Parts: sequence; C-alpha cells; structure tokens
Amino acid sequence: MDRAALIVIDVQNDFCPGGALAVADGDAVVPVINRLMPLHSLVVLTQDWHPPRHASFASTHAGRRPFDEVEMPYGRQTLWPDHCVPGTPGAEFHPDLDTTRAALVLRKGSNPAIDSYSAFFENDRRTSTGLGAFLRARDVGRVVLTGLATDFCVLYSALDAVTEGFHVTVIEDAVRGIDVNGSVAAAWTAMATAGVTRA
Ligand code: VGL
Ligand code: ZN
Repeated sequence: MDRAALIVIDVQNDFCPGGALAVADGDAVVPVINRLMPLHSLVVLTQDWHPPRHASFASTHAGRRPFDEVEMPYGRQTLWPDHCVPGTPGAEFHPDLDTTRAALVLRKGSNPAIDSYSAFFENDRRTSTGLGAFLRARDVGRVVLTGLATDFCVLYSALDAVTEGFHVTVIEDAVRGIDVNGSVAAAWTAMATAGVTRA
C-alpha cells in the first residue's frame, strides 16, 4: 500500500478565468499538474458534474443569490452560480490539461439533491463515490492532491482522504482557491490539523 496516486480535482473551464465560478489564477495550475503526471503511476481526474437546476445552484432557490448559505436536509450548503452543467463548455476540462494519463475520470455532484465537494463522499457525508475502494484495490497508500478549488473541493477531498486512511499531500503550487471570507487560510489550517502535508 505504498503507491502514490495523483488526484486532479475539477480543472474545468467554469473554475478557470472566464468561467461561471472562476477561481483567480485557476488556469495557472494546468502546467504544474501536467508536469506532475508522468511522475505518478496512477492518475485520477475529477469533474464537477451538475444537472440543470441542481440543489447547489442559487438559481434553483427563489430569492437566493450566489454565496448565500441555506439549510439542506444534509446540513448547511453554500449556493453557487450555475456551473459544470454537462454538455456546456464550462463542464469540460481546461483545454491544456493533459487527460491522456488518467486511469479514472470521476464525475461527482450529479445527484440533483446533494452537492459533492469531495472526490470521496457526497456532502451528506454518507454516500461514497467509490474512490477509496478504487485506490485501495490498486495498492495506493498515499494521495497527492492538486486542482480547484483549495477551499472547497480540494479541502473536502483532502480531509476525506485522511479519514479513508491515506497519507495526503497537497501541492501548493498546483491548487488555487475561491476565498469566501478567509476560507483559503481556514482550509490550510484545517488540513494541517488533520495531518495533511503541504508541499
Ligand atoms: C467547487 C464550489 C462548487 C470546487 C465545486 O470544485 O471547489 N466549489 N462546486
Ligand atoms: Zn459544484
């Protein structure tokens, strides 16, 4: 169980400059991630993948705006602009991302009623994506996390990877954050507390 897997979170057009939920400088991670790929024998890419009128979209909730918070049956949920809708250009990978080495492309967030920040568990914290089992079946003991966004999908994936028993490293140069009310700094603190290595 000492193999390392490179996990690339949501490097999609909607999270890059010009996208619906653009992360500042989000596209800067692309060349860094492309250079890391040949150094890892297992590469997993994720895509945020929401049907129209997804529960995490502010537009689905009358009178709500992006970045409002609402109570969902599974807990608090931040509302977002419509993003990563299958069939739209925003859902596609950034055109310069090397996708050829991926053993698995994992799509998450397709349940209309539940968001999924983490690559391992949906936001109800119960429904598994199967990624933990996939990695264990391939003798992975360590995951190297990259992608977008530091303070949401990378953060939740890193914390869940620790819970799933993996050693976790987040590559600072290969992630960028959304940063709502200091959420990037809070994310680094939470990851450090959980035992995540920042490299
Ligand atoms: C993400 C907010 C909503 C992310 C996805 O990839 O970090 N953030 N959906
Ligand atoms: Zn999303």
